[in-house]
Amino acid sequence: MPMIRLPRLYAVIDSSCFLDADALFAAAQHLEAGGCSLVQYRNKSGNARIMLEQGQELRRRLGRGVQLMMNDRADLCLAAGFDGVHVGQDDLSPESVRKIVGPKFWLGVSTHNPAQLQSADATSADYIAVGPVFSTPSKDQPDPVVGLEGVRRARELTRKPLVAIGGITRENAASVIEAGADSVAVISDLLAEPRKSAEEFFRILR
Ligand code: TZP
Ligand code: MG
Repeated sequence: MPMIRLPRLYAVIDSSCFLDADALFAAAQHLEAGGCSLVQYRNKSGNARIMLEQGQELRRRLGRGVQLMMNDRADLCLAAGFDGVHVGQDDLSPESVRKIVGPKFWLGVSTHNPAQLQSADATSADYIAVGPVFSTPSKDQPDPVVGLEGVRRARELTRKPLVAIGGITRENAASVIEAGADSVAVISDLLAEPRKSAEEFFRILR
């Protein structure tokens, strides 16, 4: 399969950051208006029914120009009409997800150290995420921060597109790209004003 091309900003919409579903959908639409073409839906509640309903609504509201990624769940990716799946170290393995979704869907894998990165590099994953780069309020029990040095190291270990995640803001994003990431995945720094913030990320990372 040819390599995918990632936009500089990978917006992650975490359901726990919103008061209700309408606020979540509105944020997604503001992100699209701000130029986001890659959006991940993350919902750690464990309620598959709600994930499916919200995923389907995101798919309905966002144009086909937005690539929608489902966090953790290959089944919900397919059921909601998403474009790809993002899995971590405790989810189905990349190859199991690939068996479920087939060759055309995007598949991303989270890694937190060089050994995990090398394993992910040997799979059919379309991109590899590395992090947390900086400390983050957005993940329960995060792995140790890898810093910019972790991003540089990751860059040396794979030719796959590299996404950096964890504590990335408009202030530090340029340094993360400079360290070798192709894209930055962001939750918190998009929340207050999604459209304006996304536009600023794209301006900074041009
Ligand atoms: N994985 C590693 S850090 C993180 C995830 C899901 C959270 C990133 O959120 P923020 O708010 O951009 O630091
Ligand atoms: Mg996961």
